[in-house]
Amino acid sequence: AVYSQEPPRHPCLKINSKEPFNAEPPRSALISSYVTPVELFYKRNHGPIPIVDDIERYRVSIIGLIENPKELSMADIRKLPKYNVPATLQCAGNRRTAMSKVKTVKGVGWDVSAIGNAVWGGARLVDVLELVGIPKLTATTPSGGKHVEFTSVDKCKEENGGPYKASIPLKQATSPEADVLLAYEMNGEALNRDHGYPLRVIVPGVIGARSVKWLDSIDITAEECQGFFMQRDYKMFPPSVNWENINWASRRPQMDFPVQSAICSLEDVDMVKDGKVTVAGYAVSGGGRGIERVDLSIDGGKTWVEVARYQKPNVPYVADDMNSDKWAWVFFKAEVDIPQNAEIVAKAVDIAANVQPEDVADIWNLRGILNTSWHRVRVRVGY
Ligand code: MTE
Ligand code: MO
Repeated sequence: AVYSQEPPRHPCLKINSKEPFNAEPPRSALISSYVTPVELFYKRNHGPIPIVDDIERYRVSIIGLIENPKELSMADIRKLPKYNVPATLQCAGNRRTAMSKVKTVKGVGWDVSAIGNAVWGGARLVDVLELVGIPKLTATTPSGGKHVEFTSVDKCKEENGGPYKASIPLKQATSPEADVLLAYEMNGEALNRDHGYPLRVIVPGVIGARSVKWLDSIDITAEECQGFFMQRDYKMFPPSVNWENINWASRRPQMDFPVQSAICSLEDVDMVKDGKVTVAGYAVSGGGRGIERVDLSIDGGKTWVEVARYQKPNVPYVADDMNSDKWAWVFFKAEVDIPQNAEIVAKAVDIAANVQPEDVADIWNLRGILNTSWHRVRVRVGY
């Protein structure tokens, strides 16, 4: 059977689907470490985990609208300067379970932990593309509206047994500031099979779906990728769209993720002995927009206080000259005192002053993506 050679996984992961394997850590484990340990990092797959066993013969082919197509070995990729980029990866389906309570949605259910923060090590895509004669983006480079398509070696039923694929605009792929990586390390260790061994794409600030694992080829194309996960999935629709009136072509593939936060020190509903409660969690925004503020309410959103937040000042594996907080989440933490049963709410604001929407019903969509509504947990005092 195709699923007979899956890698071992940590027993604490909550399995949302076994085949393909989709799992997330418990809330408390997610915030136990600023850099998410590999074994606790959520795993999101659309097929069996492929096995790339002959690393000597492994090649990434670069094809398409270029003069000289090339095949790169891992040795070729390792010869390029190595970058370590701390970046939070988040699945567009994070917090889907809560959205499905408004009205049924299609997709794997997730609590608040389809997200993780890792230090990704590898070659920059800009440097790889230079090897095939594509220059880095400058003020005068014509971008020409082209795209860079990434194809995997895995097989998924949505592609009728074909590989997973996605694309990003050439402009982003050739921009040194975008920090797009071909990563072969995660938290200083070789990438493991679940997360894309031997090589995966990391597109910081963008929904996880574009960070293609188990990379097979890079195609320079005139058009955006026409694959299932670009054109028939991971698009944001308004609440009025249903499976009868959906027009996939009317929307663009989702790229940047919106501002998000979640309380992870409490389950919903949680019981506490007395009114002293630790409220801790994460906040992050897409597109390299940092977090400006996290607001906390203990009365269901009537009144708010700003809560202390932090980013570990010395993330391991990061060179001093790197902007360590651009793509990575912040943690927040507060000790609150609640007199009786309460609804505790968190909402974050990013540096562009984007705020999380109040009500999940207002952003309900049939695929259940991008649930970034205020995160609420109910607490019962005195049991
Ligand atoms: N790449 C391949 N080849 N196959 C996949 O199923 N899933 C995508 C993306 N890249 C996927 C993939 C999705 S939807 C997400 S959210 C991330 O990988 C998850 O990455 P992770 O499993 O390393 O957390
Ligand atoms: Mo995802």
